Amino acid sequence: MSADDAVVNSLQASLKINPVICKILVQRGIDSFEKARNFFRPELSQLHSPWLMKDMEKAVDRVTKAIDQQEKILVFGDYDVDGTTSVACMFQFLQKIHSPLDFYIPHRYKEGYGVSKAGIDFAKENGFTLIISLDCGIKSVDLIRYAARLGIDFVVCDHHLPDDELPPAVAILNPKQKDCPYPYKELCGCGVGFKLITALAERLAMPADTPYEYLDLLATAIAADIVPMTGENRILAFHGLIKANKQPNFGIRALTKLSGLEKELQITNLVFMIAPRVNAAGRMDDATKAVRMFIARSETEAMEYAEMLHHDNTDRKEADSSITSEALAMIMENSDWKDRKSTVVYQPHWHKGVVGIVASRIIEHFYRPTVVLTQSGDYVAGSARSVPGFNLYEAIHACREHLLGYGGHFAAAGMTMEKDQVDLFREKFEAVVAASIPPSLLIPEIIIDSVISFKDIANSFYNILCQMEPFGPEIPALYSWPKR
Ligand SMILES: [Mn+2]
Repeated sequence: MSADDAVVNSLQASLKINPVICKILVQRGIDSFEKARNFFRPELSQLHSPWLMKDMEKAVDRVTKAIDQQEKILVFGDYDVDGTTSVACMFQFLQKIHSPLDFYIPHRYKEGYGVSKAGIDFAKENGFTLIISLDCGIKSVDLIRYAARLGIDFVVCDHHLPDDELPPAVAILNPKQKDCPYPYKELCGCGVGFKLITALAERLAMPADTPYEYLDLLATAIAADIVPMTGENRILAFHGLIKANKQPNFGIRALTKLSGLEKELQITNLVFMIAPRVNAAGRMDDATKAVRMFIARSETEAMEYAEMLHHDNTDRKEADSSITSEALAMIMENSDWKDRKSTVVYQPHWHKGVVGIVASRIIEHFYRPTVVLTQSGDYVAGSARSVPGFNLYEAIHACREHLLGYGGHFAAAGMTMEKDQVDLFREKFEAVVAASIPPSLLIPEIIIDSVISFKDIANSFYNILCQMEPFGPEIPALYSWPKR
């Protein structure tokens, strides 16, 4: 990584700290005294007003109308960390002021990702007239139209990139909409929900610190959803970590106890403790219990659910490590497979919930684009993972003659095919990857920020590096450093 020497020198002149640290800061875009102050001392007072977000007024009007008229509100979110934490925050907040209230998490395998027809039908059968969708909804044009026909309104809180056609919701909160003036675009789903909570608390004249009760869950969502650790995300994650250590949500406290983490939580511990367990619930069983854990009203109640999550995670780990060893053995046994540019492995009995994780594990051993397949009903389904820099989606697309369906993006994808296509797909995928991947991408890369000498790391060097927490995308480094 490079950094302009003049900028580094001037930053060093104003901060009067170690030049190597100044260089690391400048590499991350922190190139002035002002930016450095905001970076090291993020203040909640610097958060943007929620009212800057397009449709916030409409969203708050609709939710407060539902509260006034005692309408039944359904809080709907996804089965991942961002989804379950958003639902937990919104549900707990509304519970303070409104009781005809429930939440809904779609089942990963029965309903899939995002707003589901089953969820809308559940709302209809149970007399809900307003659904607040969190971390999903922006692409659910047909389903939200279907709900409207049934007399169910939607307020969408999402952060995924909108398509040209928007769903017919009463209000759409999503800073990534082209005409949304909200200044920070990188919020996660839980962050968008937090903005709605902030605006509602303001409208309802609740104490100004009410939304801060949810900062620890929000910090978890920010880190787990891999959004940039910049701007508002950094402020929210910074203060969320303080809350997670001082006065955590009962669910977080229960998981901390079960995981035996006694030291101060850093953002990475928080995520590595919570994310696999919440995701395991969705993969192995049902993520509803993750929400139940986060909204528990006592530590004892939270512990019941934490133990279930812990158990799912133990199952997940066992599945994950046994399937990984089987897959690695298969590669080693096929002398022709070892030296390929790609990996495609298939076993009908592998657990569908972990094939993506297994693909990532295999890449740790055979560093190249990898597909792991298992049987799903009458078909074969699987997940693919790439190595940085290689467009996996394009490669899968090029093999579409062998596929029934596929989807995904640059780094990860999923696909289904007929059983008799597995071998053909393996050969085609290898041919496509071998023809298009530059050899340099097949070698893992380590980014070196700066070469330092022993005298550089004297005094407060390490302490200042630690103060750069929380780390994350765009504020990389130190993931592998020993924790205090
Ligand atoms: Mn999300």
